[in-house]
Amino acid sequence: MTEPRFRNLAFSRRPADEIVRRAREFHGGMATRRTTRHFSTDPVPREAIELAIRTAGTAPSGAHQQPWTFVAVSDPDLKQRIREAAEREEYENYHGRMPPEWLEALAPLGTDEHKAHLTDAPWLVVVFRKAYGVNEDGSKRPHYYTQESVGIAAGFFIAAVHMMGLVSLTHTPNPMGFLSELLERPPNEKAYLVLPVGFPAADARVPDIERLPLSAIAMWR
Ligand code: IYR
Repeated sequence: MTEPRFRNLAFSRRPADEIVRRAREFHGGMATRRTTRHFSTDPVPREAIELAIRTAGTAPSGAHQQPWTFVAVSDPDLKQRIREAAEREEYENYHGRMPPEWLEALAPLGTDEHKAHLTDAPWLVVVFRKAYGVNEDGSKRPHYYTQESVGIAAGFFIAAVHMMGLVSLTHTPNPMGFLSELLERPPNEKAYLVLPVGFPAADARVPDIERLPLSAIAMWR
């Protein structure tokens, strides 16, 4: 067994009023986050995407296995091929694979099989989940809580993108096997989410929906 190794936590304790002030500020920033399907084609510096990925990489993960790969796509031809394949899958989703209740649940969001954001956004960040690890000799090694770990990392990414002043869209063109092929990922990596990132279009719209209040999502005992 490997012995645990520790080092001191770098932490500066803040007074309670400062904690609440910072919490209010961060919430105020995050409360304006919206998912939009309408992206501008304006470019975004690669460094912004690098920093969002580095932020995602700070997420906690099962056994610290960091079971994620972020593929950042800016090449127009590749984005076009991803869009075509995603739209093929989504056509099937919206025309038979999704049961009526699902289509009804999506109706207020106005989604459909047309995915212009996949070519409009300057960046597509495709998140892959490493379902298992691969040893030097090619044998497999189990990974733990990969769904939770990658979900948390994706959340960090989305928060980072918002707080830097850009928008993202959580897109799930299931089944996503085509992404492994187009992006040449190995069999242990499963596509998890596609995140177009960029500026919103000048006339970007969002569904007219509200978030649940604290009283509906929190309980105190
Ligand atoms: N994957 C499809 C359908 C879809 C499903 C849910 I749940 C959404 O919240 C939104 C869309 C798509 O990306 O359009």
